Amino acid sequence: MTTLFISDLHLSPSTPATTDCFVRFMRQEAVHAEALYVLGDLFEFWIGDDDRSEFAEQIRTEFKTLTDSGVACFFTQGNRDFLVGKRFSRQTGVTLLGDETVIDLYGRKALVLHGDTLCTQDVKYLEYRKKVHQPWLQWLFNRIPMRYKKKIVSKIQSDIKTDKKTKSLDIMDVTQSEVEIVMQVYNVDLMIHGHTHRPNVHTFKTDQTVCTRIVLGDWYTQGSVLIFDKNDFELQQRPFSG
Ligand code: LP5
Ligand code: MN
Repeated sequence: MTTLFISDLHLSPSTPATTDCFVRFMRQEAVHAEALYVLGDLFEFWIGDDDRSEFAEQIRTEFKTLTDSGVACFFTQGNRDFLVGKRFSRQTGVTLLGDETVIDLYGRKALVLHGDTLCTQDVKYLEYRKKVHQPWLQWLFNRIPMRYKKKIVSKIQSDIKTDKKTKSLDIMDVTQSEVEIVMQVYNVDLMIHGHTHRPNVHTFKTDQTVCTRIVLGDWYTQGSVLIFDKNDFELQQRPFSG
């Protein structure tokens, strides 16, 4: 049996090739797995669980079909879908995880997270994150009619568009010292995350322990999947052309 990890699909009605690849992945591959972990940024932006668009419905249905078939499915919020909530979970059968979760991977402890919180040099982003994660603000936002929420989000998106372009690539990568601290706090030697769109397997030593940090890839030009079984793991790509 296998456990699959994906993140950073950025699903949106305007990128149908990604959606097609995702649908194929769910129906032909994930369905044969033991578990699927989605580590954030599944959506380009999730405006709230009250999204009744055909697109939102299509994605919910894919997850519901998967969990109904017996595949355990877990979701960690990303910086673009931090408003995925309990209703989404109820409707799809997907279990929502906290920001940082230790899981048992065939006898090995692994810390799974989106990865944005590891980028401690990106101070402006972390300040913004703190604001939009305030429970009272989310409570309020979730009660605003959909058409106004859309306006607010596009206004903020256009306001901050140039901000990211001014940041160095270094600032937007994880801070190694933070990675080591977090892994020590959770007492793990394996970490899996997305967010940076820099798929790779990093190994490093802390004290006498060899640690592994696996970074998942985005789905901009191909699918990207981490496959784990009891013996090994592999980061693989899936072509869009299917
Ligand atoms: O995802 P990616 O890689 O493109 O960029 C991220 C960070 N950007 C974001 C922004 C979101 O994608 C879009 C935000 C829409 C806003 C919706 C808010 C709705 C309100 C909900 C209230 C409950 O996550 C980017 C990182 C990058 O990752 C690192 O790889 O750098 O961060 C930014 O660009 C953020 C800016 O640096 C700071 C922006 C300050 C904006 C202040 C707005 C305050 C809003 C207050 C709430 C109403
Ligand atoms: Mn992200």
